Amino acid sequence: MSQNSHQLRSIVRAAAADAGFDICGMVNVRELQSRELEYFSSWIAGGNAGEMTYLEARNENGHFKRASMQNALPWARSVIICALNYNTGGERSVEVAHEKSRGWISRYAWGRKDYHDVLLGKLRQVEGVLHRHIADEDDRAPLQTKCYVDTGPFLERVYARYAGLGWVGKNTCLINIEFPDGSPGPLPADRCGSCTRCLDACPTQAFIAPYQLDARKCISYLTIEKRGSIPEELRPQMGNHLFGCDICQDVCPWNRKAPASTEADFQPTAELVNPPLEQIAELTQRQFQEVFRHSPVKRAKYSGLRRNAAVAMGNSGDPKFVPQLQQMAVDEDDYVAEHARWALEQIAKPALTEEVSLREKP
Ligand code: B12
Ligand code: SF4
Ligand code: SF4
Repeated sequence: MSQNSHQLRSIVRAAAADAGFDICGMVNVRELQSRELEYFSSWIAGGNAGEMTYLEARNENGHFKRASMQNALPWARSVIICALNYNTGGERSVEVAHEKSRGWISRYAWGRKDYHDVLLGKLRQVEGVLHRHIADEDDRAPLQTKCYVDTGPFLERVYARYAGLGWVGKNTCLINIEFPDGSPGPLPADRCGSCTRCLDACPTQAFIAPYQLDARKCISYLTIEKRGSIPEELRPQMGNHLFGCDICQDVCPWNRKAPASTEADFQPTAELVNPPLEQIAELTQRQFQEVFRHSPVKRAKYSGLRRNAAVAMGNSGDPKFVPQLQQMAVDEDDYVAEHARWALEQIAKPALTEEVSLREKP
């Protein structure tokens, strides 16, 4: 590594730390390893992306943008990956799953601000430092940069791994741990070993195999990305999930060791942690906009969140939701209405079974 590039790396790392990032890695643009390249194409071809058609975006030559940096950003030479811990302590989804009349909103959405905005602000800070440094040091070539928080045609976890920040676990998430010498080495080893906790705990059995997810079955997809009707066979397994799912991360022994973040914008808003289902179901459109204006929850949309609340109410089996569900069953939103009718059937089911068994008694 040249003196210059070494110095630049130190400047970027320091800028990332100043901006509040927990970890930062850098790597030159490279082609995907064949395992990842082949997997991506077959994953798309297998329909695993469901309605997330943006994952299939192609460039003007018809190539998947995500399959290569060359296809998406031909001018890019290096990638800087910055990451921020959003664990804030507090209960885990698997610990409160018995509270069926309350809904689960994923931990990453508990804060007062949308993580996209929080991270983008910090990335812009790092970008600013880089531009100032390059302008001072080198007036030959203008520096071109682009910041993405989820939003680019770019496999973030793959590059995070290439940048040495961690390994991709069997739950398909990038796992970062403290490295003994304080600096991540190249391509950290897979430390999942014989563990299969994430695969075993997934309520919808969304994993095709270790490291492979059928997104169409993932509760995160169903509650956030999927519009319209949720496949009926998956609804009973969605439990009390309103937005996202943390189960395959919550059961991970490595994840359990994560420290709590001190990031002010990520500190939990009490109303978003395990809220009563009736409160979510009765939100008006205006209240939804007010409560979730600065939250990633807005991605589920008003219709989607109430649809999810109806499913969770049905899964609770609790008759106290019947009056509210009866109202929702004639909602002007056809999808809310259809899921509410399904929920009413679920609540009626145990009662029917009980009735039958009572009648059968001599
Ligand atoms: C689409 C998407 C989803 C989809 C699909 C998820 C998926 N696993 O593909 C859905 C909606 C289901 C989803 C859910 C979640 N997501 Co999401 N999601 C994305 C997004 C926008 C694109 C991911 C993508 O391209 N998927 C396509 C598949 C093919 O790519 P991949 O999973 O990255 O897989 C590559 C490597 O893992 C690699 N690979 C590496 N090793 C190995 C080993 C083997 C044997 C094989 C076969 C492959 C393989 O192969 C693949 C490339 O071909 C990214 C942001 C981004 N731009 O990258 C966030 C992102 C991946 N999501 C994120 C998060 C936090 C989540 C949730 C935890 C949110 C929640 N609590 O509900 C869940 C976790 C569910 C899960 N187990 O993955 C984070 C992940 C952070 C991390 N530490 O990994 C990201 C990076 C967003 C961010 N910037 O914070 N997500
Ligand atoms: S996020 Fe939930 S539904 Fe999705 S793979 Fe993980 S455990 Fe399964
Ligand atoms: S629970 Fe964690 S350590 Fe275990 S297999 Fe899944 S990702 Fe790997």
